[in-house]
Amino acid sequence: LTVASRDVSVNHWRRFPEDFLFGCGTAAHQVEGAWHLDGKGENIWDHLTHFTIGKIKDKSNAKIAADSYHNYMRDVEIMRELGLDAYRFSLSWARILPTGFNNPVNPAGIAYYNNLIDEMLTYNITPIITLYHWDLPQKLQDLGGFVNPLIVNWFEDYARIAFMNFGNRVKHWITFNEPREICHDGYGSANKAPLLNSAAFGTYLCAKHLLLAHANAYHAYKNDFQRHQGGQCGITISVHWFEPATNQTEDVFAAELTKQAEWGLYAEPIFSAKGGFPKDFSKRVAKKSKDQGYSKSRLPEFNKQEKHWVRGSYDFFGVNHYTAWKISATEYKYYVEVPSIRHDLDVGFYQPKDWPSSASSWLKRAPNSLFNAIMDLHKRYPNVIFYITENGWSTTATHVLTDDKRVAYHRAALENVLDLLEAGVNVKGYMAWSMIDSFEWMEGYTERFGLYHVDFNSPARTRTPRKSAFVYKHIVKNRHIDPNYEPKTKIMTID
Ligand code: GBH
Repeated sequence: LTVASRDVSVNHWRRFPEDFLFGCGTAAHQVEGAWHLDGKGENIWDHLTHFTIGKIKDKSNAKIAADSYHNYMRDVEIMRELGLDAYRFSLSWARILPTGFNNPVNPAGIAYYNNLIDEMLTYNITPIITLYHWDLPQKLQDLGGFVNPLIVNWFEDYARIAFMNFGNRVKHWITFNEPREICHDGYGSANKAPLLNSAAFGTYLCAKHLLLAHANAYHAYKNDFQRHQGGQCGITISVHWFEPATNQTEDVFAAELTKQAEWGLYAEPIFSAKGGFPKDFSKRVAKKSKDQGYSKSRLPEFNKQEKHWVRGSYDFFGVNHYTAWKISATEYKYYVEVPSIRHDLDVGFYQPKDWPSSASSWLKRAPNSLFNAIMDLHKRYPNVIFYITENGWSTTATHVLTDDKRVAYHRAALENVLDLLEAGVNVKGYMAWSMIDSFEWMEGYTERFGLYHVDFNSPARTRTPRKSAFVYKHIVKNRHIDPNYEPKTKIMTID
């Protein structure tokens, strides 16, 4: 690993390697708009925002969003302004396959992504594609979505269409963005579409099927595409840092259980040497299920073949990291539904008052959380390659371009990346979330994550760089973090 040891010849700056991929991310449903144009089918977020009243904070939807469907040339121009090495975006399943099934294929959907990819490649920007960032075709949800075991085949069919059409130019594939959010927020609660809210079973059924769907796509890529296309395929999991509230044994165990329930449920079957769901937490669910009178654990086990199929199904680990929580075995507990994953886990959690707060209730700047989270993963899963596929900070919708808290957040996180590199952890990229403001799911447009502000009131959806855009550009260009750098201009140029 050729990295960030202190290089005296360059002013003592700790440097990011030349081949480190600096980028930004977005997701299809959050930015594209054009929800019903050129043959796109309806997805579960279209459905939720158009038909369910009172769920989205500002009553908004993503019918137009940042209108990236029409503004993709401007988006690529922004990538060039920032000097990005890479751009992570997701494909809209229903834009490519309007019914979710692999027939019919929508040529306009394929054309849109071809245009975007080709425009990026003209300027040497590496595309990183997420196949699924939360926008399931509604037709598949009508059949149960991720709680129907057939999702495994539907997803593989879709993945094959993507590999076949774009794989000659795209070398970085992420199957799923954040299984925990898909399964827990979508199926185990009513935090996100499709609002299934099956607390007892939703998260667990979805988890098993999603992991098998991931493995099917991964093996399809391995067996039928990787040899001639030469890319890599992984998955992105959201990994908060969970720290014991005290160093007492019960709190230490509570934090470990939390890790297993929150991200271990998805990471352990893929990345651990043994495979299968995490041990302590599986036992916990089995015991509670039994006590509750169920004949089987509510967490369905993998059979031997399935376990083997999922284990090792990765070329890299994509980490979305934002914040941290303190975990207690006894304190800070609040009401939870019974049975539910929260009740299975049965821990309390909180964020200390002195952690700087963002516009999102859950997002605080916790000291060294990125370092701690990825170091923990590295110890559990040695030799794994990591990409930080999301990391970012929210401000409110007021049009303020001087986003000093976002600047502080990204600088602190990137210092942590340098620490990880120095410690020998194989981190190969960092994608700031997000390149531009976007539709923030249940929060609508009330929270803004963009390095660029988007004016959602202007028909053109005008994009304007915030201070953080200039600072990020400076880091990407110089491959080091200058804590004192102050942008001298508000005019962004392409260098
Ligand atoms: C990311 O998830 C998403 O991948 C991305 O699409 C999104 O834009 C970004 O977050 C910012 O919102 O409100 O208490 O119910 C990060 C993981 C999942 C953490 C949802 C916060 C909501 C907590 N997030 N979760 S709460």
